[in-house]
Amino acid sequence: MAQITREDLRNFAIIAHVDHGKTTLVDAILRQAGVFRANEAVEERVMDSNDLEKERGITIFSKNASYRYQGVKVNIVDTPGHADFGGEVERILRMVDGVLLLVDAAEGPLPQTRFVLKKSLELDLKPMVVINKIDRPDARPHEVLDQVLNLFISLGASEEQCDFPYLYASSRHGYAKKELDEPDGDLRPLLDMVLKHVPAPQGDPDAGLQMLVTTIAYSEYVGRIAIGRIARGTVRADRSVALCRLDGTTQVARPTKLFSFEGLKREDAEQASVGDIVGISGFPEVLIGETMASPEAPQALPPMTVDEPTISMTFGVNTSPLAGQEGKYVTSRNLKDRLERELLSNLALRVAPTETPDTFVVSGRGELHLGILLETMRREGFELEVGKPQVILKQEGEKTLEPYEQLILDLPTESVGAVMERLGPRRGELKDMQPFGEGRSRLEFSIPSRGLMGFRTEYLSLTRGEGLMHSVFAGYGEYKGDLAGRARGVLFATDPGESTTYALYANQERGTLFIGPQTKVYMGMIVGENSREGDLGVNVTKAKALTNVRNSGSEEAQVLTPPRDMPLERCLEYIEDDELVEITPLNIRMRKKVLDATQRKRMERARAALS
Ligand SMILES: Nc1nc2c(ncn2[C@@H]2O[C@H](COP(=O)(O)OP(=O)(O)OP(=O)(O)O)[C@@H](O)[C@H]2O)c(=O)[nH]1
Ligand SMILES: [Mg+2]
Repeated sequence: MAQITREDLRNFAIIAHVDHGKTTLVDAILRQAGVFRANEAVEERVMDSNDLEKERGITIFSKNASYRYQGVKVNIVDTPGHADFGGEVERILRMVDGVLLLVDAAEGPLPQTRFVLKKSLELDLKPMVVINKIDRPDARPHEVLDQVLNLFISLGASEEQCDFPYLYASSRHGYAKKELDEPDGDLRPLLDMVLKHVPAPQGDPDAGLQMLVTTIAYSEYVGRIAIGRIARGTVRADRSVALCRLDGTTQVARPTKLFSFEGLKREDAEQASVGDIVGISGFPEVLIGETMASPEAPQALPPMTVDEPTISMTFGVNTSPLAGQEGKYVTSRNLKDRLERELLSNLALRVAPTETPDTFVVSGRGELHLGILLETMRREGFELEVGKPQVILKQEGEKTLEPYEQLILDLPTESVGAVMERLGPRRGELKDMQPFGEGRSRLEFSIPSRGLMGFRTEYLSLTRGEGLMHSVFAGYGEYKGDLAGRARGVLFATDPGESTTYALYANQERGTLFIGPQTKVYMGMIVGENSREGDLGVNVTKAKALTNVRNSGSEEAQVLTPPRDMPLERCLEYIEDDELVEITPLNIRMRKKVLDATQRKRMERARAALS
């Protein structure tokens, strides 16, 4: 047996805070490394291939591609930057030998920069740094480079790790350079840095196979494809492989296909060895964290652990009066099967049963993490109803702990007072405050995750849309007791039917409407926000009385204020404990849990009497 070093191969991942330009950089690298034909039309951010990724302009899933440079094959993994998908980054770091940390030259390091750097340092990876977007007029690259160094130091990086190689770059314009005063060229300095600083994979190609399954892809033709990096040994398309399962059993089968990654495509391969990133199909039940091994002496690698979920929500079968009209999958069986399937690849997700078979508690890393799952399910044809997101508390001896976030606000200095005032009752604690560019400030808070819920909407209106806000889970801390709920009540429908302009017009000065005319409503459905405290029933389906028709010519036109747009995540933030969000392929509605107002009152009174 002999260790070899694969000088012909490199594997690295690009990591950063959300929007710092990772996917744009991958585009530029692939283009300049000649992955696309000269005349090939390539869409922007080609790696964001999932529909939801395209719509939202963010990366949700890690993906790999490869290019060739100076005779070396380089596998490159693009990762998501949003904190809710941190679990996705944590596990793919096990697949690479190096990471490239991208930092926006104007924004500087932000919470997720810290998170992904910390995870990389823990795995002993030696990061390369790219100060990106230096073309921005507000770029301050030198200062940001200093801040990055401070971040390394504060995370306890070794001397060697702190001596990181770095470049200044613009991924949008496709260049990188060592010194700012050099002319803008291309990305060759970056491609060279990768070859020089990402260690070539090492291992014994003759030892028994070991490959940790890090990602699962799916193809209509071959089913589940287990993707991972070969730690040792060699895999051949025509030889059996043993799958060491998480439950301790072993399953031996011949792969139906062996894939390697070339550019953006999967290609058939005959064999692959130490350091190669490959896909193996033929194991329909394979799970992330399992090991592909040699059938002669199967040995599992330690499975991956990712941080625990911090937030949970009930997912239930749709019980609204309009249930079953818009979706294909509406039963508890459908829901249970779908959630079980999701667990196979969504590592940071947990699902638990409740007393009723129609409802499950689903836990994840944040509202966006669960929101994306809900959005995916509704597109597949599911109908369901979900409850208000709850943080997951922990018990430590006598003490109750709750999750906290590190919150960074970047906002016009004139809004600082108003914003601080709102964060007080939400139990936000100011940690740091710095002037940040012209007329702006950067504030850092520690705040219970609960206190942050629903804050985004308020914050955007307080800063007239000029505020940026970033948060990341920072750990568990002291439970801060009850927090004030929503300041205003809702307008709920008292009568079922279809909303009319006439009835909406009559009610619109009572608050802010969430629906327009010709919308199906039911009793107890939330149709707007009351301008005062407490809920108010409104009839939004009333038609104009016929006697008025005669004078209609003289009547002024009834012009409705456009309804407030309430997309899914906003609804999740908005609802209170006694309310639900109803999700169907065609509609997102909010409702009271108990639809009948009289019954609701009676239950409230009973509850009050009890306590
Ligand atoms: N000015 C400037 N803008 C850039 C540059 N690179 C990326 N952007 C812009 O920044 C935004 C985010 O770019 P992405 O490449 O999607 O960022 P990302 O890091 O992949 O984002 P996530 O995957 O969601 O974390 C887009 O609007 C890009 O056009 C750059 O070098 N200069
Ligand atoms: Mg991206």
